[in-house]
Amino acid sequence: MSDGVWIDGSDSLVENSWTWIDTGADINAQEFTKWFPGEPNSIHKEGEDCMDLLHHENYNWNDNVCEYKQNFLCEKKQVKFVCQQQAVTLF
Ligand SMILES: [Ca+2]
Ligand SMILES: [Ca+2]
Repeated sequence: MSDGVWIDGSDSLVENSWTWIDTGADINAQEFTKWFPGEPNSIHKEGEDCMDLLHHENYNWNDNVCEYKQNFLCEKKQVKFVCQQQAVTLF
């Protein structure tokens, strides 16, 4: 197992057209991207169509071979807690 961590990006539908799988949003059209310099490079002959975080490169983005076994990161919706305050009478 590699030290990378899979996240939600992929260009498996159209090469070099990176989208978030969850929303279909165009990743490279966003203001924020975090590709490691030189990535995505599709350096492996079998192609690199899935996005991982490079642990050894400050968790910057990399394209990698989708079939590699790695840990993965899941997104969880934020839950908002509302606390009610109660008056406390001491005497
Ligand atoms: Ca690719
Ligand atoms: Ca790569």
